[in-house]
Amino acid sequence: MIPQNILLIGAPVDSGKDRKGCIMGPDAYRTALLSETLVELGHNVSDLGNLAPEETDLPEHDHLVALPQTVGWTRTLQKAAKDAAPKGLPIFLGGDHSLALGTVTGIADHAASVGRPLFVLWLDAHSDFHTPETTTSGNLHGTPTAYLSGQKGFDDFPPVANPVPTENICMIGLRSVDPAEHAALAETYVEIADMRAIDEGGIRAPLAEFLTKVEAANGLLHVSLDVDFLDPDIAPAVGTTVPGGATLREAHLAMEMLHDSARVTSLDLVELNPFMDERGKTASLMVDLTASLMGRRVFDRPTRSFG
Ligand code: 6HN
Ligand code: MN
Ligand code: MN
Ligand code: MN
Repeated sequence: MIPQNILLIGAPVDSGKDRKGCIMGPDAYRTALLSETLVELGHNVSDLGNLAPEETDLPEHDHLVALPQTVGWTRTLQKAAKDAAPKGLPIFLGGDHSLALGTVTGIADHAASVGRPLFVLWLDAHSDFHTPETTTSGNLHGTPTAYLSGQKGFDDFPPVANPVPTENICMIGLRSVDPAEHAALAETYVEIADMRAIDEGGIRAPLAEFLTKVEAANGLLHVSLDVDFLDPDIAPAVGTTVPGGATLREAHLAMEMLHDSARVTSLDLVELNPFMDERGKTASLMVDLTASLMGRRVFDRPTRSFG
């Protein structure tokens, strides 16, 4: 295992939806020993503490929830991501998924500055491909993939200097896509493995195919892991649960494959709502998945076979 310089960046973003609680996410990861776990694996870990959103003079919007605060967070996180990327592997401790409006666009600026293409793996029950114009809930955590890929309708947000081409985006785990998102995605090259695809063929094939593409392009890879990618039985601490999510082993296999690819250069851990957790089990599971992504394994492959 190659030791990495890991930067833990607390992003207690709670403005991306009505339900409160993701503000406690970063401290739940600390309580679940994320830093200690990564150190034990042999990495160098710096916890940079928690960020706060920039002030904006935008007025509140009548449909969009907490627009000024989310725009402020986007500005803060774009800068933080761009600054952190040259120093190591940033892990953004969310916070709700609206934080990816800032993290991914900041990482995209970094990728452009080093002349490498950026790829994005979106592990989620949802596609988060709404724009401020199409969202029916008004919850901006449902919009980051549209923003980061340069879709129109985000006039109150910072302009996206380096949109991620939709063919560089892969979404795995989808099982709740709104009609407007469905129509908009049909006009793109986003690669999608929904839960039915995983039921039929497993999680390995679509992920392996995507990783081959990242490798061939010598790309940087940002992974955005939404708690609701996981089945709510194993990960109840999230406001937007959808039944029928990834199993424990599907999720670990995905993380182990990501580790073996040695391509991951940044990570979001999002949507953990510790207020809804059961004795910390979701926070601990997210730490275990991060450990798998960062090299924890039982044996080096291939194992000796018996008989
Ligand atoms: N997430 N499509 C729904 C909405 O309100 O727009 C759900 C969004 C969920 C957001 O997964 O981060
Ligand atoms: Mn999401
Ligand atoms: Mn989701
Ligand atoms: Mn919606």
